[in-house]
Amino acid sequence: MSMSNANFPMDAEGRTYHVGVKRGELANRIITVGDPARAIVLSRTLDGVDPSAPVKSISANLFSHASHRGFLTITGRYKGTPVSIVAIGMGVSMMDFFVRECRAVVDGPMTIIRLGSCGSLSDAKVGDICVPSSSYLVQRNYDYFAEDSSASSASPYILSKKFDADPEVTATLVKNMSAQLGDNHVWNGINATADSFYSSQGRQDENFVDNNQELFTELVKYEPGTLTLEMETFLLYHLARTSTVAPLKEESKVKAAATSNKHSIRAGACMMVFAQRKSNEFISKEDVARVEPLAGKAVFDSLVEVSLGDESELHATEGSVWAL
Ligand code: R1P
Repeated sequence: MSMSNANFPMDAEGRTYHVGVKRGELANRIITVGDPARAIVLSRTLDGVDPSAPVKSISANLFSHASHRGFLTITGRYKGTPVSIVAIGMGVSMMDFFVRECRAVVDGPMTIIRLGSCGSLSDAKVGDICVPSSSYLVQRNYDYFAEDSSASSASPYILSKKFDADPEVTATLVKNMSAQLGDNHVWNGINATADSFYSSQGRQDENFVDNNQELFTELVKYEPGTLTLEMETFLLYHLARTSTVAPLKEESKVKAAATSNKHSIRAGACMMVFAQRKSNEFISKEDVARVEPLAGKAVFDSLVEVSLGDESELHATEGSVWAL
């Protein structure tokens, strides 16, 4: 694989270095998940998929691309509208690769919604859905653990400021999730994204010094509305907030738009509660199989419902994988 441009590597076909997508393979509306198996389950909701087809395979009428770095992209249409599903793996680094590389190959504004799993620090039960209006980041303070412990008076974990989801995307997700799962199974509040699954989420591991026994108490004191812990949403909201104007097709428009303060990405997220951290319960396989497709449908409905403005500014159908 030969790449050009060390600043933003792409191959001769125009495929990005890690996600491996090129122009015309990604729609302006994207659902992102961690697990590739979840992406395949969700793809069964797209137009033209035969419900009797094998559950674990991607329908032949959909575009799909698996990258050498483990990203899986599936593109088709939902109720006639082009949509993509991208499985990214785990953690904020993977979210960064995904958002930046996808943004680079799509014309016009985008809506990106994460459908993930999470741990609940609140009364949300396993199988419930949490839709965070905002998220902050929990980072292990590496200096705190250094031999030269001059930083030992500092906290072992650093908590960032909150970044917000798009309010309309959030409200639409809450409404559509409630329609699928019932009001009493849908929660709206604050999410904490951790930079690890173990220490920064307060899991106890006697093989390492983590100083995280008080972490849950600190999180709830810092933000009393903290409902959930997971590993990606903060970066999605952060990148949406720092995204610049929608890349436009004409150079002159790009220059004019560069002076405005609009963001090109509208972001939202929803997570299925897999782990109840207060009661120490974990979701069953049967509950995942029940909730995942319903939550997926609510996300697709939301992607299609939230306006991206003038549809003629979106990525052209001609030459795309969703051209009919
Ligand atoms: C950890 O098991 C993973 O599950 C959660 C966390 O954020 C982390 O990525 O989300 P996903 O189910 O979307 O991967």
